[in-house]
Amino acid sequence: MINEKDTRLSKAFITVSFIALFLGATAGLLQTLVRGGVIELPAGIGYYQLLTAHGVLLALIFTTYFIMGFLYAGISKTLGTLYEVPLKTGWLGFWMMTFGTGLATVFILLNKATVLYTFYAPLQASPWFYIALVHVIVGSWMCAFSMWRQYYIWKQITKKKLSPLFSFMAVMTMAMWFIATLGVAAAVIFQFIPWSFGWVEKIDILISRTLFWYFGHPLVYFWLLPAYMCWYVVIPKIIGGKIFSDALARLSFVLFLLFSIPVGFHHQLLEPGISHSWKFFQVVLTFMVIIPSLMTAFSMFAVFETTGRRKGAKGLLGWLKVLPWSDVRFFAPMVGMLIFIPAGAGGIINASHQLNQVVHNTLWVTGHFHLTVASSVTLTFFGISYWLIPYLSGRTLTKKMHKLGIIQTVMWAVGMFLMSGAMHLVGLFGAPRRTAYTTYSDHPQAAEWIPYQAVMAVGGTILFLAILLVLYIAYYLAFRAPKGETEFPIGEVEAAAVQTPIILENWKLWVGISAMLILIAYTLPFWHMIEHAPPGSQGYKFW
Ligand code: HAS
Ligand code: HEM
Ligand code: CU
Repeated sequence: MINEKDTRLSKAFITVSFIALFLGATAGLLQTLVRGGVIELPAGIGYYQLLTAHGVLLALIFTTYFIMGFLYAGISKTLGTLYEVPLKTGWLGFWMMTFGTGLATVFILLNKATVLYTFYAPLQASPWFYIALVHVIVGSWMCAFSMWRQYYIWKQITKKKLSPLFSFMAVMTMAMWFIATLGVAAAVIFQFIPWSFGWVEKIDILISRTLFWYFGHPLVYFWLLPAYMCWYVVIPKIIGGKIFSDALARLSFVLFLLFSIPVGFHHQLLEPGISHSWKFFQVVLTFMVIIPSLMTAFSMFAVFETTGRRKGAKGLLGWLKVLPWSDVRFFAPMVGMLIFIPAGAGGIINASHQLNQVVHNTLWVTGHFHLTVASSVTLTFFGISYWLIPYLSGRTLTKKMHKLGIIQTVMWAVGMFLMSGAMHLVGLFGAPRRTAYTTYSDHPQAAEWIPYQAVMAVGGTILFLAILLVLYIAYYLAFRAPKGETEFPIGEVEAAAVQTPIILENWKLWVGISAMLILIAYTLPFWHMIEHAPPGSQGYKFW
């Protein structure tokens, strides 16, 4: 049973996360309706203002808060109740992040920060928006320090060389996050804040974007890794099986630390000012970071098949039938996994240097990340919520909520099939992302896009209804469900699996190699950017 003090911290994070989900989804619904030509925005709200709120509240806030809540709960489950310093630092982190989130939301609502979630220069927001971002980042560092401290104390006390798999993965995720956020923190503190206050007149756009994507790609794995933690550690227990291999799971997380960061150029393939050879080098590293995902796919298939066969399944695919499809704790993440197959394939297309020219800045890319972060990751987070919320609130998941959860998942899959499917297709026809409704003066090609955007609006509406349903379930599980104990499922490792080599938990080694790869991939390109720097740009407010 989890300690009351720890539940409070996890609950606080998850509460903010679901509030952000509601606000961000409302913006999402309105966006699809605007793009579909169904409505016009009232009361002077701008399309880009809405899109900024959507990106910030969902991609940055909903995810990060949910992840913190989940990791804290899992850390105290596997390493014991939080000690005083980790707990206090965790709360400090929560309040810093929440202050920053509140401030950023206010400035977006005031229409003083309509710069989208990537806040590309030369768009210039109010300095308070950037100050808000610093609070979110530094607050998340406090959480990282707090989790590492808990892990360190556990190691000191137990004198064990290998930590429990869940906590190893949490420490790794936060290590990757910390190294990655150094880049965006540097851009915000040294470039955006002085520039937006007017202390300096100009900003170097290329450097700011490069620092952003140094962070922006590992950001997507920061969302993904906690979902993988559920797939590797939680799912085997739920389906009555065992973790296929502790060593393989750890190795895949090590590879994510090494290859997530030195790959940011795959978001800048069409950016002038970076030489092709460096772009090519980072594309090669991007293909390296696909490997740990393929290892994850392999491992999950192995778990499903061995568990199925142990239950007596026969034939090539008989094991599929004996999986617990009616258990929403399995069903929601499993649908997320299935969606990750086309989602990942889309990513590989994006990363292919030449194909990127076809899809870059089109709705195809928006389709890609609504499958990855907004489906594979989000559905896994919903699947986690169905046991994590009752676990934290000391209640139980009732049959009725189970059923609603299954309906919720199906609605999400259908809504996303329509919305993301239409986005992918119309993107290939050239429809740009980040654009409100327009017929481009009735240009024939643009007219072809309209029916697809109408399908997006239908999908978006179904998704919004699905969000209302998950919010109701979460509310019920937190405050209304019958009292009782709910399990935090943690799988055990297959007895026949190989012994995990201790080197996998050698932090100095992996952080050292990661730093080296980053230096190799970024030093010369940065040098060139500084050497050939243009005079810089003043700020623009186009809204
Ligand atoms: Fe991406 C753009 C390349 C993965 C998110 N991506 C984005 C953006 C976001 C995002 C948000 O190279 C837009 C940013 C913006 O606003 O501009 N992406 C990749 C590649 C991968 C990838 C190579 N992306 C993700 C993940 C995300 C995410 C994960 C969020 C969580 N992405 C790109 C590129 C761009 C990009 C370019 C820039 C595009 C542009 O031009 O702007 C890879 O990591 C994907 C590897 C995944 C796989 C799939 C493995 C499958 C598994 C499931 C197994 C299923 C099972 C179930 C076991 C190879 C693990 C089986 C059961 C049965 C019953 C069958
Ligand atoms: C962008 C709809 C859920 C993350 C968009 C756009 C639409 C949309 C139409 C593209 C607008 C454009 O490029 O002009 C929806 C709907 C949702 C939903 C209807 C469900 C109710 C989510 C979730 C996440 C997410 C759950 C992440 C966890 C994003 C991001 C962008 C985006 C990062 C890009 C913003 C930008 O380009 O600045 N969404 N979305 N969305 N969405 Fe969603
Ligand atoms: Cu990327």
